[in-house]
Formats: sequence, structure tokens, C-alpha cells
Amino acid sequence: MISTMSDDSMTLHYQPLTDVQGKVVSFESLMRWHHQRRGPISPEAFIPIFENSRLIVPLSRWALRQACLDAVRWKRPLQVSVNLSPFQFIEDDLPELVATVLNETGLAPERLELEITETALAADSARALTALSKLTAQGVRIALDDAGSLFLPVLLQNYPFSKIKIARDVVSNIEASPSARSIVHMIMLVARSLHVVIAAKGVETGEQLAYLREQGCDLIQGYLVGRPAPIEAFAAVTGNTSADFAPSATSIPRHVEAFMAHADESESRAQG
Ligand code: G
Ligand code: MN
Repeated sequence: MISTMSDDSMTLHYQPLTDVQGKVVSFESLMRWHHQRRGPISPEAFIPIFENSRLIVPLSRWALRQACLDAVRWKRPLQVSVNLSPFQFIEDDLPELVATVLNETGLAPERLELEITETALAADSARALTALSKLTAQGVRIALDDAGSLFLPVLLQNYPFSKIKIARDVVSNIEASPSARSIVHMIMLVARSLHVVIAAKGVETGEQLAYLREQGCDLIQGYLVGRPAPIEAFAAVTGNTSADFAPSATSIPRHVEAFMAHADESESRAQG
């Protein structure tokens, strides 16, 4: 079946991170799969499918290149964050890939932040450390996504993170659970003593924002300050007009596209 961009496609949406005054300082790029029959599928549903088929690596390469191409067009030099897959640490030469993409797109390394989860460090922590050190030496920033585990002090001591992002399930329990508030408090103490920027994910209420601000959290991300949307929705923030955004020029690798077109067999898993 022939598919067109509008009825079966992968695109990047962007979600803002603001300071506690509400000023946007960066955008996280998030993949969106618009399936030709099933409509939009969220990353939570489709990432495992791509991981199982190992197509997550070429797909993530596409996302990195597209996000850098997008960001280089923004009139204001805001930071852009890209999520890395744990598989890229195993199968890709990340420092080389990132150097190539920065070189091809012309994005300043300081504007690129790569988000990784603890899982990415687990498989081969020595290899991950080498990769992260080389990336940091290139000027790229590294953020720890979904922080909330008790290993945080050890992780911050051993890896070159410049930012940590508090997990959404911790933030969403701030009002209801004293232990969630303790976790936030603990993360603040650890991160501040090591001069790491702290961002909170999934902030949805004014109460959560008030607590995070009182605790000294630097950055806020979540529906309260902005939902993920195509970058055109943020033209006033990036300083662009809709005409001067980058066209979605980079194409998805052929074999990834072919997989997407025949992914109905994975339907039950996608909905799970
Ligand atoms: O954990 P990760 O950053 O990959 O999560 C990104 C997903 O979380 C996106 O699909 C996005 O739509 C969703 N998301 C972003 N902000 C919020 C929020 O404030 N609340 C909830 N429930 N989901 C959010
Ligand atoms: Mn992320």
C-alpha cells in the first residue's frame, strides 16, 4: 500500500521546558507516529515495538538528525533535547554519530542535550562512560531522564550529567504522598551539592509547581506549562514565522518505513 506523509508518518513534536517564572529555555523532541489506520500512537506504545525489532537504532538516528535540523532554524538559540535509546549505546558509535550530525546540520554542540535513562548505563557501564565522556568533550550536554532511584548520588558521581529530570511518577504524587515529597527533597540536596540543573517532568498542577519552586527546582516540564506539539505551535517562542521552519526534509530509512507500514501484526502490543 502506498502511504503519504499525512496518513502514515513519523514526526517530531516538541515540549517546552520553562524556568519557574515561565520563560521557555529549551524544547524536548518527542517522536509521534501517525498510523495510517489507527491514528496517532504514543511513544510509550510504539518504542517497545521498535526496540523488539531493533529498528529503534535507525529510528533514533533519524530523530537526532531531524531535531538538530529543526533547532538550527530557530531564530532564538534555545536548547534542544533528544532522547537516546539504550540500544544506541550498544550498537552505535554515539560520539561519532553526534559529531557527524552536528557537522552536517551546523547546530552548535552546546545547544544539544542528550537524555538518557539509567537503563542505558546498565548494559555496559564502562562503554557508556567512555561514550558520555567523549560527547561531553564535544560540548554536548547530558541529562539523566526519569531520576528517582536511590542510586542517584552514585550516578551523579560517576557520569558527566549536567541536568537531571525528576520522573513523572514522583512529580504526580507530590500532593498525595509524603514519600514523593521526600524523594524530591533528596534529589534537590544531591543535585545542588553537585551543581547539576534540576528539571521536573509531568508537572500538571499549581500545587506541584509551588512545591517544586519552594524546593529550588530550576526547570518545569509538563502539561501545566506546555503540551507536546509540532514546533510551528511555538513560533512565538522560537521567534520564527511559519514559513521559515525547516521542512520535514530528512526521510525515515526505507526499512523502518516498510516496517511501519506492516506493523498491524504488532497491534495488540501497541495498544497494551
Ligand atoms: O517520559 P517521557 O519524557 O518519554 O514522556 C514523554 C511523554 O509524556 C509524551 O508522550 C508526552 O505527551 C507525555 N507527557 C508530557 N508531559 C506530560 C504531563 O504533564 N502529564 C502526563 N500525564 N504526560 C505528559
Ligand atoms: Mn525525555
